[in-house]
Amino acid sequence: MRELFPHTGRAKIYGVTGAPGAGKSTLVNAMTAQLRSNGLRVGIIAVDPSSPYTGGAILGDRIRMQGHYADEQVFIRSMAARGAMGGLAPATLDMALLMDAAGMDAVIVETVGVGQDEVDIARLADVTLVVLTPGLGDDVQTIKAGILEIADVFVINKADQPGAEKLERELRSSLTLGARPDGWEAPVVKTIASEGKGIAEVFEAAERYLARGAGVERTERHWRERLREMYRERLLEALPAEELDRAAREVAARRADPYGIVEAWLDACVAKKNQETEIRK
Ligand SMILES: Nc1nc2c(ncn2[C@@H]2O[C@H](COP(=O)(O)OP(=O)(O)OP(=O)(O)O)[C@@H](O)[C@H]2O)c(=O)[nH]1
Ligand SMILES: [Mg+2]
Repeated sequence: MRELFPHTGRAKIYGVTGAPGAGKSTLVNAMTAQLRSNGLRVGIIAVDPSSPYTGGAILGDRIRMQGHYADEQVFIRSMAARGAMGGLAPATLDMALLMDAAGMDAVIVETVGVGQDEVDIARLADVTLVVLTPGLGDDVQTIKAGILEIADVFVINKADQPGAEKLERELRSSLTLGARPDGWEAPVVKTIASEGKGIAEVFEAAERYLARGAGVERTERHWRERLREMYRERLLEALPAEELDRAAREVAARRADPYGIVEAWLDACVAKKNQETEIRK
């Protein structure tokens, strides 16, 4: 990853999130078709919300995206959300960086919006699309506040079904009530993903957000978080499990204080690094 990193930073990362069955994969498929018609290379990461053991949802996504399976300029990767080491975000981010380094112009990450995952994805994406549908109990009152905050663009998919206008009206009026801290009022776009309708408008809305240049601040915020995570991970990795057990026993028995132990661990880390540097010299 270290060697690849200098080759990243070119791809646009789109996050697509929403309730199960909202039509996310269908939308991603239609977006991919549009990007391909502009000659762009596309990476797709489908984060599977179901158990990694069944593979059911992975297969489902593969079938829906099969229109692009034979296309060499489209690379599709499914990832299991559960069981991912250190949470979903690090693994997904590394995969997105890998695709970026491999020369993908766009990377689209699909996640089901049911928890922490979509917030993580919103952090790594340059622009986050939240997919809603009419008639699935998706009225504005029931939409989680968190989802409203992460959406840079709202996509009302299945606009061919009754209730799309009503949902749009409700959504727009709730958006004007509570503006986001950054002042962005997310555009609302209607699509019929299964017929490829409204896709150009989705890209237009995404571009409008990207053109606003909020990206730098957001990217910095993202890396601040990520660096913190990476640093914590590395420090913990350097700590043998037996040492942690031993220290816990000592503290529990009041034979040592936890503050001194953490201090000693940090000192040991620094000493080890210095030693490594000496050896390399
Ligand atoms: N009527 C209608 N059906 C659609 C539309 N878009 C997608 N669908 C259908 O909705 C169903 C679910 O679509 P998917 O794309 O698999 O939805 P998803 O959000 O990716 O689903 P999960 O990944 O399982 O959460 C499929 O049967 C699609 O054919 C649309 O615009 N109109
Ligand atoms: Mg899907």
